[in-house]
Amino acid sequence: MNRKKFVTGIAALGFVGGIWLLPVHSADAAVPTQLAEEPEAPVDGREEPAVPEEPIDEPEEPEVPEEPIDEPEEPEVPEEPIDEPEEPEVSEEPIDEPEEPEVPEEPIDEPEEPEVSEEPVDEPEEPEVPEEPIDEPEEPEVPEEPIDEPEEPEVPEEPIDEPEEPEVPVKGLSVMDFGAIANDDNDDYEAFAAAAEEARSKNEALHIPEGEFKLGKILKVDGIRMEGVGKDKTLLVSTDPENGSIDLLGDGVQIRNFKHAYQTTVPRGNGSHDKNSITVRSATNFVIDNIHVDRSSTAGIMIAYGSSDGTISNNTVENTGADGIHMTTESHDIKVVNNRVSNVGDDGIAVVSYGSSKVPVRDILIKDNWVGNFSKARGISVVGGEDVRIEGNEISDTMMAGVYIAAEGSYNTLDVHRVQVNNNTIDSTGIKKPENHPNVLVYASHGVVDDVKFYGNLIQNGAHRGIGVWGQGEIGDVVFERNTLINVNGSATTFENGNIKLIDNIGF
Ligand SMILES: [Ca+2]
Repeated sequence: MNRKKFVTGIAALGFVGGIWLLPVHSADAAVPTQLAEEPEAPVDGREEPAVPEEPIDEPEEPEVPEEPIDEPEEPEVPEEPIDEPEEPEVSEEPIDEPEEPEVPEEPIDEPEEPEVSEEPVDEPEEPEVPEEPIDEPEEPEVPEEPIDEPEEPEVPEEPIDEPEEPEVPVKGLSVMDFGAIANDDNDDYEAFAAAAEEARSKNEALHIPEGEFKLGKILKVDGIRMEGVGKDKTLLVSTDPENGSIDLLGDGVQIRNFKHAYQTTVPRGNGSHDKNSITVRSATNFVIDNIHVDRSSTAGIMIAYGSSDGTISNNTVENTGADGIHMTTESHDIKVVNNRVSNVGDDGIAVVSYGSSKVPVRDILIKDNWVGNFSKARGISVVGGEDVRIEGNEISDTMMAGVYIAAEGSYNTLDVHRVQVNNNTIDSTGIKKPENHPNVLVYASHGVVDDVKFYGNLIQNGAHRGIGVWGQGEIGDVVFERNTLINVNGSATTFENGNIKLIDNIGF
């Protein structure tokens, strides 16, 4: 199975992408059977782990020279060998020594971080507190500090959830007026399609009452608001496992308050968007709110083809064949808030940018989501992307890393810049062997991963280790500040690459 997935994954890269086939970024496919102790290679490799063991110790250094020389492609081969060899060394050695030397370099990076670290940076000033007791007049400063801290919550962006407001009663059309019949087990596609078209032409909303409706084809929802009466009341069932996506198009398209499920599913295969549950295709100002996605052959909610300015909120996504919520192909300015994603076939929530894109997926907020329940791969991942903030999420029980930030050579992904991971709880992830992912992993097997900051997270109970930063790609600044790490299995931290900066963490 690994070989099959690997082959289709490669085949889907770039050239096949233009035909509704999306590059299959399958993390689970990486599930090599061969066991390597704590091989990191599996990170993005699928069958690769097998190759590695020969070149065990030597590979690493030779690669160093190669990196500057090569560009993305070759690095992949060497990567594998690297991973396994690294662990034998328990990487922990490098951890202690290399880290400090790097510390001095931190000052160099400061200029770049002003964004994220600004707030935290100010806190170090607290040491001044002790002085206060001495000086009387200075006391007033004390109150000021508390004032600054509240800023940390950086949650001011809560307004993000506001998109729900539009729930103002909307007049509109009903699918029932176009021939749809609930609970009769007969197909309602034609009625839905006609109703959607009419709603679009009249610029009205489209309502779906309580009950179960069958859809035999891909339903295109273009520029309208389509809504049911509740995700536990209105059910749309796609009967063709190969063609059942609800496609969102146009400007201002919204879907709300219903459940979408497939009657049956088929193997994930090439990852066709036609068998996603919901696919956003170049839409703008879109909303996916209070939808229950249950059972799909590929992704649950796929955001692609430059879709922008969207909100994905209050949804439940489960039992999918691929990622739960996936953002790719140059999509940007998207908020993924307060969703529950569980038992999905790959990553829970993923930002993925392939080399075939001109620009990366960017300006993404992933906030207050619950992700886990034995999802097959990573909890929340950024594999090529810029300006991504992962905040206030609860991630647990994922087969691979709970939070994964990477540039992967095997999938030729773009670089990663400016990712903030703030105030999340990451618990009991990295379950799968032999990958043995840490709870949190920053990885570059090619390209660049730079300006990543973890602030205020609770990282605990990793199945095999706590935090890892490695890979032979270029890893720049990675800051860990005020995080609490409670690690009981394997290495607490494994820092083998990058300019690691540690500030006021607990358990590191
Ligand atoms: Ca019907």
